[in-house]
Amino acid sequence: MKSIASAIRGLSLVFCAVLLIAGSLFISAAPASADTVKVIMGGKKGLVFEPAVVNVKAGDTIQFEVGQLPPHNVVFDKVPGADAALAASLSHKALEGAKKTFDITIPADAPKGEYSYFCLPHRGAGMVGKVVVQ
Ligand SMILES: [Cu+2]
Repeated sequence: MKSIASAIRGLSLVFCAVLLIAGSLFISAAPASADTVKVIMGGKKGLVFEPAVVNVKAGDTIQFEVGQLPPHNVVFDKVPGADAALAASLSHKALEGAKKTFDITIPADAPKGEYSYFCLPHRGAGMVGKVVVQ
């Protein structure tokens, strides 16, 4: 009887170990959580996006905040594959005034590469930015 009890104990230990290993595999296979990065439109340096280049991954969100010298907006012009529909869907063409914020989320299925954009009223002044999806 004693050997049966110890065998059951041994089996339950093995069972727990298998559960633990399977559980840890599931955790490591889960996708990385989405992040939010912030870009100031019209920062301390004037008519620029700060930072001008942000590195993100698909699914991440970029929060744009109006700083100095409004109004500002974000119009994507060059995206991977010259996908005009994707560029249009990412753009925030409405002009935003002081202290306003808006979010642009890179779709989870967006291709990797460089997405360049500009602020329509201040493009000529050099207010351009880039999102690099890694
Ligand atoms: Cu602007």
